[in-house]
Amino acid sequence: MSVTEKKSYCRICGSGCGIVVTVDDEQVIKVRADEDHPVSKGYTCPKGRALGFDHHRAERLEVPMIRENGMLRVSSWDHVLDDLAAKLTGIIAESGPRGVGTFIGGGGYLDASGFSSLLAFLRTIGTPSAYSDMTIDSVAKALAAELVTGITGLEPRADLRNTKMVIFVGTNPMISHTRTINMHAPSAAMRDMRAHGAELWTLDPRQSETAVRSDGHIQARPGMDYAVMGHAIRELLIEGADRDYIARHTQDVEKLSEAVERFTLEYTSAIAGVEPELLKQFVAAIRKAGRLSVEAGTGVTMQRAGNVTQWLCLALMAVTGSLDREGGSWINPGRMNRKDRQDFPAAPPEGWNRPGPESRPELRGTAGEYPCAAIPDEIAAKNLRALVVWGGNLEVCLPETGKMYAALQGLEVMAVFDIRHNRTTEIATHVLPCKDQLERADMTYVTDTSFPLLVSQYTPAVLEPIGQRKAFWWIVGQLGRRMGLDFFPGFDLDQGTDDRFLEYLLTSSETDFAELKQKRLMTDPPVFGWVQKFVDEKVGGWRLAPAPLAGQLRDLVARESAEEPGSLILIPRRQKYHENSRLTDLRDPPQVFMNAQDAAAAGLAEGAMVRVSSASGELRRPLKFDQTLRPGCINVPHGWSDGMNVNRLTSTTRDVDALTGMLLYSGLEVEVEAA
Ligand SMILES: Nc1nc2c(c(=O)[nH]1)N[C@H]1C(S)=C(S)[C@@H](COP(=O)(O)OP(=O)(O)OC[C@H]3O[C@@H](n4cnc5c(=O)[nH]c(N)nc54)[C@H](O)[C@@H]3O)O[C@H]1N2
Ligand SMILES: Nc1nc2c(c(=O)[nH]1)N[C@H]1C(S)=C(S)[C@@H](COP(=O)(O)OP(=O)(O)OC[C@H]3O[C@@H](n4cnc5c(=O)[nH]c(N)nc54)[C@H](O)[C@@H]3O)O[C@H]1N2
Ligand code: SF4
Ligand SMILES: [Mo]
Repeated sequence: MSVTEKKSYCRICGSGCGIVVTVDDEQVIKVRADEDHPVSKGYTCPKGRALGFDHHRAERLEVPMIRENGMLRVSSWDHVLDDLAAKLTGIIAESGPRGVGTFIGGGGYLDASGFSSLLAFLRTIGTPSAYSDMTIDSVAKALAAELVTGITGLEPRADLRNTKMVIFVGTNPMISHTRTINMHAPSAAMRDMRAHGAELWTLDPRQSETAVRSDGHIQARPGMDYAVMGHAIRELLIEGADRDYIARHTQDVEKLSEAVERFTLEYTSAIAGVEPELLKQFVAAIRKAGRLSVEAGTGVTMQRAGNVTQWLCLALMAVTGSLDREGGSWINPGRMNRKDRQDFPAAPPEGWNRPGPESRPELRGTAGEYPCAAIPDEIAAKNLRALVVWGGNLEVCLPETGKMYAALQGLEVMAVFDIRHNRTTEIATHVLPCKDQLERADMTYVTDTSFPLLVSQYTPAVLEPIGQRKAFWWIVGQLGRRMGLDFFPGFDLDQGTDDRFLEYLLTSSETDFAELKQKRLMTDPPVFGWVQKFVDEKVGGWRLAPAPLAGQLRDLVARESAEEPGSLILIPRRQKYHENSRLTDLRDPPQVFMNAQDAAAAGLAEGAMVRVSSASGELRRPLKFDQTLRPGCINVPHGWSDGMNVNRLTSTTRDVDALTGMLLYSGLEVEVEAA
């Protein structure tokens, strides 16, 4: 027995909570919170504590695999990489770089060598066929920021220490911890904010765990947040906005005023389904706070009005003088690649012109990516012949499972980097087993921008890799060598180690790798004003009424109605014990959540097996009553595979957003009946 305790940080989500891993040789006995961690201060959620279970699970990938004669079989790294390199090279020669596409999901994004090796691969190959979680999760944020601030994907986050008000819109940090701000120990964070006088409000059709800890909860109809925000802006422009700030730092306030003019108290109350008195209290709270932060999550970005709502969230912060200012919100420039010290151009008022993929001319690209909605059409058109997947579970996360899963099987090459078998690796042509997070040295290379302060964090590996698992840098580097391409110029692949690769990534960073390695965690206080300066100098002030978004608002207005919709509305929700499709065998079983009143109307009993159907498909799960849901809304949490997969209900063509190609994952009309 050689039981030891080793410190690391969790990379299941971007919060990076400090953990202590108790190991007996290579067996994980326990994972607990690190009391001494300066940022997470002794907090983890149950997913972090399940890392040992995840590491030892039976479906883990240990050896490379290749599909030959229709069968996936175990092979050697040399054979798998030789074959993959030859096929990718052949496809590029025949179809050009676009024939080879990439997808990056949570498993690649949260690994410094995963994310950086993807960037190197894309840069070197020069393919436009780049896909990621962004266009199934939050692309509205990237677009709205581009149009309002000139910087794509900029995400303001609450100045937690000084804020007077935070409005959570379609986000439940009590469970999710991160999408908007990283809230470590979220209940303590909310308590602290209230203790220093901040008022917290939540807009959510569900009485979420965050809503019950807030001072105010607006349980509007799903998808109607834009009207509530529009109403608040309208009232503030009448009284309470920071007029001096607006004059000095913004443009188009008249156009904004015109756009929100229709959202009077009576009208907003009727179309959003909210009591007028509550809307009055909301506006009064904003006036009293003066400065505030709006934290919008996937409940916003997955809905039809996602872009418009994101815009109005930014506009509310702008007219209260809260953007990039103390007491309002700040924008983390990253600690390793300080964006505030770089020079880059501002996007033009109509946004960057990024054409979408050829098979879907109606769609646009955003932030250098094509929308996931286009994947099946791109495969059918033979524009996309190979897809290399950096830690994503495509079967579960992508829309319209039936059509998507069949399309993926039509690829000539689907190479998947992962740590476990699932229905995605099952249809892969090349399976590339990666080191999991306990087996690799790592650092917060891109994930540092979601921290509530400037943070760089490093961890050594805790365990030896199981089987033949390898680091991303090694696999991608070896692949490049076989393709005659150098993905990491100046890096000695033969002498490479995880640490040397991390050091290589920091070559031109202000963060010194040796110092980071020794200290493990380095922090600096938030910086304010750098985006304001950029916007003042390069944009001419925050753009309060971007024309493409004002156009989308007009389209939404044409659909407005005070009538309740005839069918049930599916809205998303994260569950406590699993992260997307990871750890799904723990304590949250796959169920359909429905208000008892709706269930009674449909003649359904709790526990009954129900069929949920949409225009795209159907699934079956047991029914669970949930009185936190606004009547008329149901939850079918995502992350579950096969017959339980909620993406059997979503669509790659219906209600796809014209500006971003985002799918409708919230606000889908569904029917529920006994199965
Ligand atoms: N209908 C509907 N669909 C949704 C959503 C929804 O709310 N509703 N949510 C969407 C959102 S927000 C997102 S972000 C996507 C998430 O979709 P994914 O990014 O696919 O998310 P995960 O399930 O976390 O899967 C990541 C994959 O990475 C693997 N992995 C884990 N750790 C590692 C590692 O260290 N290395 C490697 N190489 N692989 C690893 C896991 O085994 C898993 O197969 O799904 C989207 N899909
Ligand atoms: N435990 C756990 N944590 C996770 C994940 C996980 O799967 N499990 N996934 C991670 C990922 S990939 C992401 S992107 C983040 C997401 O983090 P969040 O965006 O915070 O996601 P949710 O916790 O689902 O909260 C979304 C909320 O939006 C509400 N909502 C739905 N539709 C609407 C609407 O039309 N209007 C409004 N106002 N609200 C609406 C839902 O009721 C729900 O409470 O979480 C991350 N953290
Ligand atoms: S909140 Fe949970 S999943 Fe996220 S880093 Fe912390 S322990 Fe890991
Ligand atoms: Mo996500």
